[in-house]
Amino acid sequence: MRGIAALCVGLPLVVGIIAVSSACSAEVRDFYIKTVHIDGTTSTKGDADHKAEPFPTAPMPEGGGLVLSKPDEAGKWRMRAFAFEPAQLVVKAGEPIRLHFVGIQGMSHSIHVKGEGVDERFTLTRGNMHTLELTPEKAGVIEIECYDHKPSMRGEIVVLAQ
Ligand SMILES: [Cu+2]
Repeated sequence: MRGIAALCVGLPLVVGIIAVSSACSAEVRDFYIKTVHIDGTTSTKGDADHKAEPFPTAPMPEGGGLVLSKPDEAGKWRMRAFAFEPAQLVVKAGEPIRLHFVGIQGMSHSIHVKGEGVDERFTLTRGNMHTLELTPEKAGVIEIECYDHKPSMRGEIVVLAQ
């Protein structure tokens, strides 16, 4: 991105206004991708506001992303799904972007960002931020996956043709 910024500064002197407006329209877009989990809680016994709900018998897929917690002594049980928020971004090829992964929920996430021009793995812990800068050059899909919370914690960057 620093290269692009330097190019934009230098171009007016070299190639004139028309070329500059094209090259310099590629401002970096910032995105904040948060680690979250969505919880649903209920009880096998119910209460004044909720009917009793039996604990499900069908298992969730393995991988750590979809977690059913068994009823406690009071009958309370929980369903949890880990996810990225947002889970989908749409950008144009040639557009520089900056992805800020922010650890909000979940202690730690083993994240892999892979696609055209990017293949980066990192661990993100709660309260920290990890930033990637990239400029996808071709139309396609860049995948974002957390290996600790499969299959639900995944996202994608859809890169449209210019
Ligand atoms: Cu995760």
